[in-house]
Amino acid sequence: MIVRTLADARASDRNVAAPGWESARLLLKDDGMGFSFHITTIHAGAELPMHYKNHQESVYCISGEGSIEDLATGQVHDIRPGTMYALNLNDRHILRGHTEMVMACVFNPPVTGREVHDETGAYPADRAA
Ligand code: 9YT
Repeated sequence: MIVRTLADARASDRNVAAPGWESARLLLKDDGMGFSFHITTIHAGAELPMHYKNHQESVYCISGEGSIEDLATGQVHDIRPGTMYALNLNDRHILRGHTEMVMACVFNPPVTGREVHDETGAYPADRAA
C-alpha cells in the first residue's frame, strides 16, 4: 500500500513548478500503478496552451474557476469545482485560470516525474514504457 500526503509531496522533489502552474505528483510511473496522479495548481491569470500527444489525461477541478478551449473546435468550456474534462483524443487545448485553480489530474501512461512541456505543449513519450 502507498500512503502519501499532499503536504509531503509539495515539500519534496515530487513537486514541479513551471510558469503558470505547479504540480505535486502523488503517484509516478515508478509506483507501478499504470497511471500517474497529480494535484496541480493553475495560477490566476495563467494561459497554458497544451497538447499531450503522448498521454491521455483527465482533470477534475477541486477549487477555482477557469476555462478550457478546445483548439480543434474553438469551443470554450467553463471549469469550476465539480467539472471534469478528459483529453481522450489527445486534444490540443488552452487552459485558462480566471482564479487560482486546484485540479486533480491523472495521466495514462504515467509520467515519470522529469517531464517538462516542449515547444508544442507536449510531454515526451516515455521511451522505456
Ligand atoms: C491541469 C493540467 O493540465 N495538469 C497537467 C499536469 C501538470 N502540468 C503536471 O503535473 O505535469
